[in-house]
Amino acid sequence: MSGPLVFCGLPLAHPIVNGSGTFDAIAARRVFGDALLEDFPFSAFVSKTVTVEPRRGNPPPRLYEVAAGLINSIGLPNKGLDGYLAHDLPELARLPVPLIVNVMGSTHDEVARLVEAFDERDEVAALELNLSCPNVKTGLLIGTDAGETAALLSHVRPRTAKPLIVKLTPNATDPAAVALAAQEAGADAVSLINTLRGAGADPRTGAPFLGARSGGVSGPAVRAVALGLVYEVARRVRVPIVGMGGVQGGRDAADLLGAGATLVAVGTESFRDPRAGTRVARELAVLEANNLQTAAFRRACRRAVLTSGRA
Ligand code: RRO
Repeated sequence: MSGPLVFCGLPLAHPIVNGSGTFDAIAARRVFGDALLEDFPFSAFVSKTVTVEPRRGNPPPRLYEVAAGLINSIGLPNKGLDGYLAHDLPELARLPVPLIVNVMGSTHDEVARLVEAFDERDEVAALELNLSCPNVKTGLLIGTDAGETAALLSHVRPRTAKPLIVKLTPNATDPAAVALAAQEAGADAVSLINTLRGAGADPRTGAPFLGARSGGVSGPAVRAVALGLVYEVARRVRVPIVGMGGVQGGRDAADLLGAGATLVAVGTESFRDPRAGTRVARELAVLEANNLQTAAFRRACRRAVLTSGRA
């Protein structure tokens, strides 16, 4: 890499972060102890979505495995704003990397309340606005429409100087238009993709398997969709992009960076391997070092040809 990586003013050790809701840092710390802090898998931590009121989440079953992927219907269970501030924030503030808090509301005022509350907290480096959850009734209404997204951003942008990242859905007719609207209304970055709407059939009955009938598809099954949308969004916006969708290794991360992302998030792969972030970052660094070597070798060859031509 050519110099320190800075994302929305945050210096980061490498370009690999986690996708919101795919890595529970508090539970991981209980399992791995302080070793987790010494070798944290991500260069910034994106927390699970917080809502104003506590939520129990969707009825089980909440997960369904598909070929090369996973369907989740978690339904954003969380302790609510007060519970998060009292219990989760102090724990997450101890992580050795910047904390990005993901928030979601069903009205402009709910999102504004969350943004204002986190604006006051020095532990929070940036906010991610979740406009893209497929698993709650209001989760997608704003994020599928460019005008609605712009209106929400205009309402909340004046309430914080912290970086605002808008998480985009692939379940929209024109996600790039939503990205552009978010940028024009003051978003500092966009992240994509959240999960794709899908369902799984119960093998015994043929009925929808998940408790909420449908869910969000993630994992390698959606990688090409993610890459395609990152290419498309990168052509439309100037703000940095956090690319995600089916990243399993350094090559997948390199592809998203090549498509125009500044950071890459690892999501479903962390369920299989909690240290996937570290591995992907390492594999990416090796690929980048090889590319630099190849470029230097090519330059040296060109110089040799030119010099021999002159002789
Ligand atoms: O909690 C969820 O069900 C969930 C959320 Br908030 C989201 O943004 N994306 C997703 O696939 N699941």
